[in-house]
Amino acid sequence: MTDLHRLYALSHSLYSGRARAYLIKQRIAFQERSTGHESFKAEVLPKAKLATIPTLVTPAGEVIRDGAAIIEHFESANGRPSQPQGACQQIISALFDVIGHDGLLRPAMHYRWNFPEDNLHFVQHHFLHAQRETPERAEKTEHMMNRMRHVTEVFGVTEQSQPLVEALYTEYLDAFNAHFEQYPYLLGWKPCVGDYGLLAPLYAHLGRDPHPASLMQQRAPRVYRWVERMNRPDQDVPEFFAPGTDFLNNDEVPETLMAVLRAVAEDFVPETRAAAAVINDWLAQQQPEAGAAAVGRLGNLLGRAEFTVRGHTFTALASPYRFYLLQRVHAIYAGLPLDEQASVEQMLQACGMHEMLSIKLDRSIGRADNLEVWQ
Ligand SMILES: N[C@@H](CCC(=O)N[C@@H](CS)C(=O)NCC(=O)O)C(=O)O
Repeated sequence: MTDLHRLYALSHSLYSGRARAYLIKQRIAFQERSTGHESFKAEVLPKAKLATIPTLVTPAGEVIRDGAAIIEHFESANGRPSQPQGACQQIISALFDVIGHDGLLRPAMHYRWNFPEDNLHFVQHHFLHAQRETPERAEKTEHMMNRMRHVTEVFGVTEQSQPLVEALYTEYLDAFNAHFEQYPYLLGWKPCVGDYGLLAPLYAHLGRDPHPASLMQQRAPRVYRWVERMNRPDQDVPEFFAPGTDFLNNDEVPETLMAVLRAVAEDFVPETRAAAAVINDWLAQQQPEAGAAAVGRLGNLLGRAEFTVRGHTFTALASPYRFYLLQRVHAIYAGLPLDEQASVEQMLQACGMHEMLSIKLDRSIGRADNLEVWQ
């Protein structure tokens, strides 16, 4: 038995970056292990249920699969250090967690897989070293890489959509850069749950693979600094000469962050609306039993959502997990007094995200035994 947590993760994995940053910032001692480690299949997977990372093993041997569950495990035990007090800020934090998990997958995949002249050597190195040294290593690496290339299309990146994916991403990047010029984190002077969520796409792919990292360094140095900052235990704000220590006062959501949300809303809102319709149709037809796994990721598609942005129609995987995280936004809203609900509505209206309060699946999703399940 050890007093270290063990984080099964990979440095090039999108969702690993979110849980890793949380452990670093909250100063939780951990050792990171690759999924290629023998113990992952033999000891962890039977309890994790799905072979996804990040997966955490606590010193007591508890296995927690899923980045949101890992963060919730520590947040609930430690007085919620990453949750702001104010209603608007709580909603924004939870909303950025959804955006981080599902809202920037197209640029993340596009900038990793569609610039092989800059990225291939680096990416291949990481995929190879995630595999143990067996005779099938090279073949398995190729298989995994081809699978992810295919996923890029599943998320809606095609030759026709690439220019729009790039235009939308550079607009978010500019808006984020302007925000981080004012503050080091989304809601002021320390990270909220939404910062960790957002780091997922902006670290391993967009902030670390050679092509997009260079784009970020040159076009949005403040965003690049935030990515670095999120991976350090200290506050890391030397460029701010009079830093605060907490979330912003008076439940303030800065105008610079509203501008980011307006940029994100352009594809995030129509995609969420379309995905809900697809999954609700599926639910009506399939009527899954309560307790059945609500898994709609890569291998197991429930359907594809079609939605139009600036005249281009995207076709993209409809994932129930987006709604699992969105339920948290709804739960926060439902628990607010009427006057605070009104403030939240006004704020979301002003940044084009108002519909996120009403887009819902017809069945809710819970978690049991490390799996998201239909309730
Ligand atoms: N909701 C999960 C998603 C985890 C996830 O999909 N991780 C990817 C790596 S970044 C993975 O393990 N994919 C393997 C698969 O889906 O089979 C989380 O937030 O932890």
